[in-house]
Amino acid sequence: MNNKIKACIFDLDGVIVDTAKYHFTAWRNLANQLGFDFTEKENEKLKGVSRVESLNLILQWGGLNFSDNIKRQLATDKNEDYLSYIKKMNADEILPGVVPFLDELQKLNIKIALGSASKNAVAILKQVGLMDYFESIIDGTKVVNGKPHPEGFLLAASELGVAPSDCVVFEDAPKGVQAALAAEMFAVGIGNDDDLSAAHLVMPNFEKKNFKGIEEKLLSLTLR
Ligand code: B16
Ligand code: MG
Repeated sequence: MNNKIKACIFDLDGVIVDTAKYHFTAWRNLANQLGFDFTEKENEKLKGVSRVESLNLILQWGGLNFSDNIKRQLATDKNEDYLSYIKKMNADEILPGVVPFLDELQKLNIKIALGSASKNAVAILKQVGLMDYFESIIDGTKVVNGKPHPEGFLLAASELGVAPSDCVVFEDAPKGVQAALAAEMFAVGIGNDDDLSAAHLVMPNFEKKNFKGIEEKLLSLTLR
């Protein structure tokens, strides 16, 4: 039986930083150039979804289809636009409570990994100065199967040398929560979306949260 959590795996966008607003702007710029628009509500469906899958969904909303070559170019254009926003980020954009939480984990010798769908994850962590906290970084360049497939989280646990059942995943996207559960890990939803109700625990953000309190709640669930 589980009596201790040994590792925390963090999603990036929506958990550590709010890069969703930059994805939205860059995808919207692209859609507008192609002659259509989409809403913030539709944008919610892109959270945790890979770049290629996001493009396919957006083109579907606009009723458009292109060859793979053109789609590759569109994805590259969007990414260049997105990176122009990322390059302006700094530590002020780290979401509330994240740094004290990471500091607590380090003090307690809890291992820390990233499990993100983004191919820009390393650039973003460097930009906001958080690289040194992460012992393992699993991003969109390292996995074949995107969330809700558990591949990324399982790879993170394996790189850390920790059993999946001793890991907790922090995720803002329903697909990410599904991936954590499929990996047989604890899942903590970040946000207030009803769609996160599959998670073992949901909290709005890390503000005033401490690891010990979360661990206690999660482990009490396993004793039910
Ligand atoms: P990129 P996460 C995800 O990040 C975003 O939520 C999603 O909107 C984005 O399409 C995906 O990364 C890929 O991002 O274009 O930078 O490779 O939430 O998994 O950290
Ligand atoms: Mg996310």
